[in-house]
Amino acid sequence: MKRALITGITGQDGRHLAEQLVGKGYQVFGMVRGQNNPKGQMVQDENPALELVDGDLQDLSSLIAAVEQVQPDEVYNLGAISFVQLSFKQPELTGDITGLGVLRILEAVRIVGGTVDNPIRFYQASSSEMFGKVRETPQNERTAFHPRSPYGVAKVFGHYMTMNYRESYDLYACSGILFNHEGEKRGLEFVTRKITNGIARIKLGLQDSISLGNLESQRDWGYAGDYVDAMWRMLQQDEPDDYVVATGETHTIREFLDVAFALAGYESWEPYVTHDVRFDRPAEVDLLLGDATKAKEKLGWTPTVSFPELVERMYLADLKSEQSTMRSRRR
Ligand code: GDR
Repeated sequence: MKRALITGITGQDGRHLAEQLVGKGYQVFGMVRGQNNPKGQMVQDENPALELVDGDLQDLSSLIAAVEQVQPDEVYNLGAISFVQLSFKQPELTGDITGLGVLRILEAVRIVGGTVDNPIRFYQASSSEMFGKVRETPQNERTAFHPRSPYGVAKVFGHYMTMNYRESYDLYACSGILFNHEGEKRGLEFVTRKITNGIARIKLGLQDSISLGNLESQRDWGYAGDYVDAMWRMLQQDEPDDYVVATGETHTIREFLDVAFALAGYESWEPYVTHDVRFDRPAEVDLLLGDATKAKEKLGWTPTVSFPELVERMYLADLKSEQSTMRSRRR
């Protein structure tokens, strides 16, 4: 039975990945921070086969202890301060967890190491935010980075550190440069989920409008379940490498609103969307569009959920969950 350790287990990707790995017969360990972390209980209830271990990306000795305890075949580093907007408010914390955290977990993997026949394989969650003010379109593995937020800068550090450990210590270490990926488990602070949840609540009379920031930015949005499959595939190759994971389609926030409101039966979204400067960012990433040719050719990976299907499954899941919350409140 293979053993996997996942940091960021309470986030969208951690939850999807744990579910898929358990389905493949792995013994899966999720790292959680702090005593009585309520989110730890939530993921444990969702996935009873999952085992939780203590550890903190800000604390190297806790990471060494976690890796030593689990003795994993594979480590997936998905833990980070991942909300770009928050990274402008807490740049130092973001640098510490999203950036230096990668170095710490790499150190733990290097020190514990696994066996000669079976060294630990490492996955780093790199991000399309590293491309920032894009140098070319579409973006691929050779496109130069120009991050536009403390989050993006920290991810670039983690990305290069992963390459450096691969080259210096012959570690089987891969980075997946994942473009935006969404779904029913997406946090409510991210724009897609904020919109689908907002529409469901408008539909049920629970709120009047949705306040948003910049509607002009363009994103290459895929389905999170597809993207965690790409992570796993990266760790099953003969040689470690870096891969872009994307759909190859880009849409503005306006287009997302068009599709989502139309699905819910509204002719126009304009009466329901207001602008709030608090959601504008000091520096914006205007356009992301990924070229995942390498992942397709080498990993045999392709996205399976189209843009309209993604919007639909998110909206329907939000509608269902808001309806069931309403029903349980009435009882
Ligand atoms: P992003 O995702 O920053 O691309 O990073 P997010 O959904 O937060 O923003 C996407 C775009 O929407 C614009 N926007 C708003 N965003 C939010 N969150 N809230 C709003 O009200 C709003 N209004 C407009 C943003 O300005 C931006 O242009 C995500 C994260 O998951 C990262 O961790 C990950 O690395 C990248 O995707 C790939």
